[in-house]
Amino acid sequence: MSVLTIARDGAIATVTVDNPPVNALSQALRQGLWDAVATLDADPEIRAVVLICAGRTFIAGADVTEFGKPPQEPHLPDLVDRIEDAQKPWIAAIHGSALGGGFEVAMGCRFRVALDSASVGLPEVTLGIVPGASGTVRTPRLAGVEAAVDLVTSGKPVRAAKALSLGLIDAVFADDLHTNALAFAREALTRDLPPPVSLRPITAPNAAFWEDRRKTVTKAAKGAEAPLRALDCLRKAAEAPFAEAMAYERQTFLDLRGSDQAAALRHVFFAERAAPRPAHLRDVGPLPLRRAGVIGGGTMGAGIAAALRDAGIPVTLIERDDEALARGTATLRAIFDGAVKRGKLTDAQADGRMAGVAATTDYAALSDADLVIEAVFEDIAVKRAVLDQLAAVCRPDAVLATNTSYLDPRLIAEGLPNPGRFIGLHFFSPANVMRLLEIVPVPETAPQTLASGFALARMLNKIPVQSGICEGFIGNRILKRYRAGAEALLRQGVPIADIDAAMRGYGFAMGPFEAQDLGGLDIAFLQREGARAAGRDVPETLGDILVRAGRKGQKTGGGWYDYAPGDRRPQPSTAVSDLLAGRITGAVQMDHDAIARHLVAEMAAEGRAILDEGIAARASDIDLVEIHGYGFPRWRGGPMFATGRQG
Ligand code: 3H9
Repeated sequence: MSVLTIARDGAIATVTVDNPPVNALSQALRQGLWDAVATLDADPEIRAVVLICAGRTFIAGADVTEFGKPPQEPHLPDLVDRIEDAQKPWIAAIHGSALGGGFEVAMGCRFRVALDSASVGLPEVTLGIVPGASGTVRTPRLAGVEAAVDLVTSGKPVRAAKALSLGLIDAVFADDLHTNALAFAREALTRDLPPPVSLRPITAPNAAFWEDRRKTVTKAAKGAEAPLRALDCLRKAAEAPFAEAMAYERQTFLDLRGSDQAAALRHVFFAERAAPRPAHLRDVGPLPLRRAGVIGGGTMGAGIAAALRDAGIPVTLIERDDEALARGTATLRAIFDGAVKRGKLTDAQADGRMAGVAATTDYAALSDADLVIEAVFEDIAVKRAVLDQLAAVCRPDAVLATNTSYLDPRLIAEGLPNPGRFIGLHFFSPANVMRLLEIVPVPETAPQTLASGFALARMLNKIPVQSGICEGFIGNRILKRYRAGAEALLRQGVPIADIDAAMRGYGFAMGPFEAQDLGGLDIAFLQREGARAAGRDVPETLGDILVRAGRKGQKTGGGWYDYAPGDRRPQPSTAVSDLLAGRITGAVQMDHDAIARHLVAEMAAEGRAILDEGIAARASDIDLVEIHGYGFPRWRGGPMFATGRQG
């Protein structure tokens, strides 16, 4: 099947690209567009060309699957030049997303028009590369250097209205893109054409601007290389002639394309796209999820309710008494108020979110819910009692979910009249922000219930990963191994501050000890104590010694570190050295790189055990868990990918 067709309507030709799923610029499409320029240039009847796409989106970019292979002609930068040099003006008509190479093709066109629902952007840095077909050179000529720096170094797309105000596009339509684009083309032919984008002037900012941006981009990049290299390209575009800047961009693109970071980010890109649609559920439709209930208005319950409301799902929030209900509602309100303060929501939107919440102590209000998620205290008896009440009031086909992070969901489901509709949905705190959702079926969970868990993840814009049942599921089980690994190094004499600094250097926002101080050492301690009380053999950890001495983290003024009142900066603690003196048995010296490699290898070793036991289906799922739930640096690709690479 041809990847594009050409139609003629009087003096205007329409080139329709049809290269599913996202009209990516495969070699065949590049060649097709190259040939279309020649065909239409040679057609004396044609005076302008509308470039439009079939399917869900305009051209979404270069074909990422071709990145591992040698580049094939025609190269994209040449194609963009060829469209710009065409004898007839081309008009890009954009719906969906014009991203990366797709937007570069649009910038080769003389005009860009779009539906108001469309967005445009240059997400290349999120793939560890820079735009490779003039994105850094043409964008500042359309939108100015400052806006181009924001767009290219963040990789974040902008909606059509914003793109219009920045000068990236020329017109926005509510509907009828093709008809409106044809009318735009006819009208454009009655006026003088604007110069091609490559010939437009550019105003170079001063050196202070670049120094300032280098600082902000370095901070935001958190170790990723591409945003800084993109900034270099933009500076070159501002200060050097067009051709020189193009050569610089192309070389940077080719350098980065084969880099470890780009390979890692491509791995994550495809892992994220594979995760929401597992092959074993391909033929299973989800249940409708129109109304939801949340039991428990604590931090977790309120966060889950907020996530559901953000997706437009009406929520009934249940608490055990009026006082707890008032606290839960206030927590939820505070989440939306915080979003208003950060400019993410308007006051009216926040009110709308709250208006869709029915708060009550009466379980009967859940009689029409399609899905109920319990997020009550982590105690098996409490959870079982909640599930009994739900079974009594909910429709037989409603999905009943537990948000437990450590309890065995099989025990929670015990005694349910219809365990086929039961499932574990493990959210991460704050549940309205964190993208990971571990989906944990019990043996009885029906395929449709499981498919509904994945459908919910898609509705909430979360990354779903299916986990089998084991202590801590995938994520917390690896976390336990990671912390144990860090304690083992400490016992061998590696200083706490070195271990934390090593992991920060690797790309984590915090090291393992700082993170425990922030979250509190007592949570894991209480779990261990619970297991000990149940007769299990849980060896003493160094963290246990600290908690027993009253050092639970920042909230008690000290954990692994000391903290001055009102100051979150960790200070080395002589009290901790004294407490642990007898347990530090070695004087091992390790540099930061060796520490980080060792601890990532520990995570990956646990990951391999998880795969061997069938708890996770794919190594890439484990990488997603670590990246989206535990702050593993995305540009390292996750522990499984990183250790595969480092050998
Ligand atoms: C670039 O352009 C470099 C240039 O500057 C220079 C070159 C010289 N390639 O996300 P979805 C597949 S870098 C190949 O679920 P949605 C995806 O794997 C590129 N395949 O859809 C999936 O496959 P499957 C810059 C791609 O509707 C299917 O399409 N562009 C590509 O939720 C559906 O994907 C980007 O980074 C691709 N470029 O969202 C854009 N993109 O069905 C990346 C997608 O087999 N793409 N696939 O699982 C996106 O952001 C989203 O796909 C988009 C649609 C918003 C377009």
